[in-house]
Amino acid sequence: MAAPEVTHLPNLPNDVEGLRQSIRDAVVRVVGEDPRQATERDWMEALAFAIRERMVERRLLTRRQFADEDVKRVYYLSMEYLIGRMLEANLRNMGILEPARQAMADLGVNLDTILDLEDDAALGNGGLGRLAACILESLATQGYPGYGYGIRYEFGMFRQEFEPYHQVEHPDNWLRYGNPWEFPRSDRKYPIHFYGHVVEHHHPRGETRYTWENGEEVLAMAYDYPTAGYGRRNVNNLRLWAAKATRDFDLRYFNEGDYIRAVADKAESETISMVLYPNDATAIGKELRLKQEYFFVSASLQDILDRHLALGYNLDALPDKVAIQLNDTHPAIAVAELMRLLVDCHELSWDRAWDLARRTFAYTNHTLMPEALETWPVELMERVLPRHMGIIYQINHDFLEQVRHRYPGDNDRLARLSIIDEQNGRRVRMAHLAVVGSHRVNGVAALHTQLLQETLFEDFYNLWPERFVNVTNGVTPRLWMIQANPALTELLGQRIGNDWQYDLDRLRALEPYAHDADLQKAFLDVKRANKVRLANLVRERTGVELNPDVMFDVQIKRIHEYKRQLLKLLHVVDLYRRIRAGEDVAPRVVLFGGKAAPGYARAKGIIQVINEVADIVNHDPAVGDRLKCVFFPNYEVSSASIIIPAADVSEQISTAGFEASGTGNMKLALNGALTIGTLDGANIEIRDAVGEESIFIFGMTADEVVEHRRNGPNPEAILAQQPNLAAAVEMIESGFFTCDDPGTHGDLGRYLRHEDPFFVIADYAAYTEACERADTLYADRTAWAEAAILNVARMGYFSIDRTVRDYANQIWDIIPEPVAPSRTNGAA
Ligand code: GP0
Repeated sequence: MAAPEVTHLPNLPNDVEGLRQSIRDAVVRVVGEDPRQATERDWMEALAFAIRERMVERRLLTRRQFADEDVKRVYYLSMEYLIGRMLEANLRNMGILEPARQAMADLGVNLDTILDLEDDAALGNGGLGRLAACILESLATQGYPGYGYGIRYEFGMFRQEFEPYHQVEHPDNWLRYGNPWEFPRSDRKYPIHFYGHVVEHHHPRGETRYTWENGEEVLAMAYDYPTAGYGRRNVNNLRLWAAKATRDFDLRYFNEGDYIRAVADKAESETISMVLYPNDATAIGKELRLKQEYFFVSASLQDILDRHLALGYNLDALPDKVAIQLNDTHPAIAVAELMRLLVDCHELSWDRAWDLARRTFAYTNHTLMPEALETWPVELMERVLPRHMGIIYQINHDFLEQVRHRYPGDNDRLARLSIIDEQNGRRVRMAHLAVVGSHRVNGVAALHTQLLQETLFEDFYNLWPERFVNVTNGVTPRLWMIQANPALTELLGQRIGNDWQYDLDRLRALEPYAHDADLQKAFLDVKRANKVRLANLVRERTGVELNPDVMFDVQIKRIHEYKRQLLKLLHVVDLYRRIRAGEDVAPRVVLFGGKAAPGYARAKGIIQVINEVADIVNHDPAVGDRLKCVFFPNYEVSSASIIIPAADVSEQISTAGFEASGTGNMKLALNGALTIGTLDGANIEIRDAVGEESIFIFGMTADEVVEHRRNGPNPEAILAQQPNLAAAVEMIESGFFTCDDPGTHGDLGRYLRHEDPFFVIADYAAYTEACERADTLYADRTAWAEAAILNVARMGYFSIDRTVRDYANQIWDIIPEPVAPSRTNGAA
C-alpha cells in the first residue's frame, strides 16, 4: 500500500477566484512570462494549463473508480479524430466556461478573442473522423469506460486556399507552438517491428512456434488527451501514438562513423506519424500507410493487454473485460496482431487465442464504395509484416474449412469469401479479415446496413446473420448545438428547460409550440442573427457581401462525385441564366464548403468551376441579391460551427445508395435547416423522424439507381428534353465562366453529357422541383418557421448518445459508470 501522501490527488477550486489564481500562476510557471507583459497567446496557454490540471485530476478519479469497480472497458481504434478546437469544448464540458470568462476578464483579457486563436485539431478527413470525436465525447458524457486510440499526426488535414479558383494545399502545422492539451508519456513506449523474417520452431509434441526476427524497430510513444464529459465528473482519455526512433539507430551507424546518415535514418523512422493521408473514402495503397495502420494498432493492443494484465485479469477474461471497436478497416490488421501477441508472445494455443480475439473485436463499416475498400498486395504484406501474412493465411485456412463444410463443392463462394483475393494479383481483403475476426459488424444507417447485407457482405450475412447489426450515426448536441448555436440554446432553455442537453429526445417538448407565433418569431430572429454572424465571416474570408434576409442554401462536405456538388452547381448556373433572361426566381445564397483529396483531379476541377461561376455571378450587376454563390475556403470543424446554425436549407443530395449515413445532415437539421435530400443514408431516417412536411425528398431511390444503370443511362436524351438544363450545361462548356482557357470547361461538359456516373442529369428535374418546393415554403415565413421548429423538435434520435448506447448494448456489453460526485478526493 502506498502512503496516504502518495495517494492524495489535488482538488483544485473551480470558482472565479481559484481559476484566476491558477491562470495567473500558469503565466509565470508554465509560460514563463511576466503577467504584466503576457500576450494574448500567453494568456491562452495559461488558461489551457489551468483547465488541463483540473481535467487530469478528474481523469485520475475516474480511473480509480473504474479500477475499483472492475468495469469492462471499450477501446475505440481509429486512424482519424476530427476534434477541432479544444479550449471552449473543455471549458464547457468541465462546467467552468462562465467562471473562466469572468476570471479572464478580471485579468483584462477577453475570452472570445482567446478562443479564436486556437488552431483546429484536424486529425481526420471528414465524417468518419468527426464521428470518432463525437463518440469519445459521448462516452465521457454518459460515463462509459471508453478510450480512444489513434495517431498523433504532426501534420493534420491540409489547409485549403484558392489561387484564385483552384485548390492549393498548405501543410497544417498545428503543433508548431506546442500543444497545452497533451500529456507526453515518455515512459509509455512500445516497440513496433517491421520487415525481417519469420523463423519456425517445431516442437515434437504441441504446436509449432514462430519468432519474428531482424527487420526494423521503431518506438510508439503515448501522448494523452483527457476528454471531459459534459455535466459529469467523468474524464476519459484519448491516447495518440507518435513514432520515436529506437536507440538501435545510434548503435547501428554511429559505430560505422556515418554520423549524418545515422541522424537522417533516425528522422526517417519517425515519419510514420508525420502526416495524415488527406484521402476520404479512397484506399491509398502506399507502404507508409500500411505502416501507420500497423504502428498504431500494435501499440494500442500492447497497451490494452498490459493494462488488462496489470489490473490482475488473466487473458481468458479478455472478452469479458475488453471490447475493441475497429473504426472501418484501417485498423483491421489488429485481428492478426492480437493473434500474434497472444500466440507468439503470451504462448496461448491458436484455438484459444482465436476464440478470445473474435469475441473481443467488432467492426464498423462506413462505405460500400469499392475504391474505399482496403486491399493490400500479398507481396507488400509479406515484406512489411511477414508474421502477420502467415497468421492471415492460417485464419483464412481455418475459415475456408468452415465454409467448405457448410457449402461443399461451392468453389465460387469460397473465392468470394476468401480473405485473399486471387483475381487481382493476390491481395489481402482487409474488410474480410475484419468480418471474420469480429463478433459484430455494423453499418452506420439503416439503409447502409441493409445494403451491406445484400451486396458487399451478402455471403458473410448468409453465413453469420447474427453478426450484423445497424447502429445509425449521431452527433453531439454539446458541440453542434450548445457551443455552435448559443442563441438557439438560450431560446430552447427558456421554452423547455435544459434536459435535452443530456437527453436529446426531450426536444420533443417543443412540438406543441411549433405554431406559437412568439416562438416562431424568436426562432426566426435567432436564425437571422446566426446568418449575420456567418455573413460577417464570409465577408472577412472572401469579400463577398451576403444579404441575411435571403435563403441560405448550404452544401458542406468533402468534394466527391457521388455527393454531387455538380447538381447544386448546375442549379446555380440555371438560376443565373434565367435571372439574366429576366425571369423572376426566388432569391438564394448558395454556400459550398469542403476539401478535395489532393490527387482527386475531378473533385479539384469541381472546386475550380464553382469558384469561377461564383466570381461571375457575384460580380454581375444584373443579379444583385437574387443570387450569390460562395465557396467557403478551408471548411473545418470551427467554421462548420458558424455555418451550420446559419443554414436555412441543407443539401444532402448524394446519388441514392452511395452515402453510407451522413452526419452533416444531422447537424444541419438539428439547427433548424430543412433538408433537400435523396433517399440515401440517414436521410431516410431523418424523413421518418421529422415527417414529410419538414423535408424535401427527391430523385431516384437506391433501387431505381440500380435499375437506371442496368437500362443504360442516356444523359444526352434527357438533356434534349430539358431546355433549362441543356442551356446550363452549354453555358458552362462554352467557356462563359472562364476568361483565359475556355477548354477547361469543355471537359466538364463532355463528362456530364457522356459519362455522368452519378446521374446528375437524370436527377436534375426532380432536384429543381424540390428546390422550388423549398422556395415556396420559405416565402411563407410562418409555415417555414413551423416546419423548422418541428424539425428541431424531432431530431432527438440523432444524438450521438443514442448511437453510443446502441453500441454499448448491442455490441460492447458495457454499462455506464458515472463518477460519484461525493468521491472528490481519494485521500480525503
Ligand atoms: C466513409 F469510407 N466516410 C468512408 C471514409 O473513408 N470516410 C468517411 O468520412 C463517412 C461516410 O461517407 C458518411 O456517410 C458517414 O456518415 C461517415 O463516414 C461516418 O460514418 C459521411 O458523412
